[in-house]
Amino acid sequence: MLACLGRLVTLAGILVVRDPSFGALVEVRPTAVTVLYGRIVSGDATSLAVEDGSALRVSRFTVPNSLIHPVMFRLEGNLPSSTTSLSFSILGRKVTNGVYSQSLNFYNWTTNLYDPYTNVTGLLQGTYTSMTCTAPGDVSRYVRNSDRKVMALVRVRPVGPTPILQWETEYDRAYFVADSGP
Ligand SMILES: [Ca+2]
Repeated sequence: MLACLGRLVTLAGILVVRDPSFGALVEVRPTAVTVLYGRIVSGDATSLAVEDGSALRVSRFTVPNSLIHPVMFRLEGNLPSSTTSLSFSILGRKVTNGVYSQSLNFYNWTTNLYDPYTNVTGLLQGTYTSMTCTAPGDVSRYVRNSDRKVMALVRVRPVGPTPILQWETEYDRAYFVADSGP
């Protein structure tokens, strides 16, 4: 039996209630990767579409001082509609030995900065582990008006001395999560 009354849907005995003020959640794949510091060893934005072992691998680059992360890249996507929530998740790991700190940030189109208020930081593991950055407050700041573009910045730096000069990290999947609209 399929009955639909407004936002209340009964399908094969499963009740789905949608609050009209929130759309269903959708996953948006990155369409572009831009490396700001570092070098792509293998893979590209399409490697991030699904968790399948096909990965984007990035090597560190020489940077002018220790405040700059030797691996820094941004991922871009375009949302299908306006949204009241926004998060970004990436499944990554360190490839080489050492201790590495990874940070995620959303780009704020109002301030034209990668917003420190969206920052999340943690240590990269040797096995694939997911890290999620959630946009706070009014998320429209993180969505470009003209084309609903969103951008997330991924930064990695070593914690203390690293045993390998050309250290690498890699990423199997990345995605934005937003509302599908009212
Ligand atoms: Ca993949």
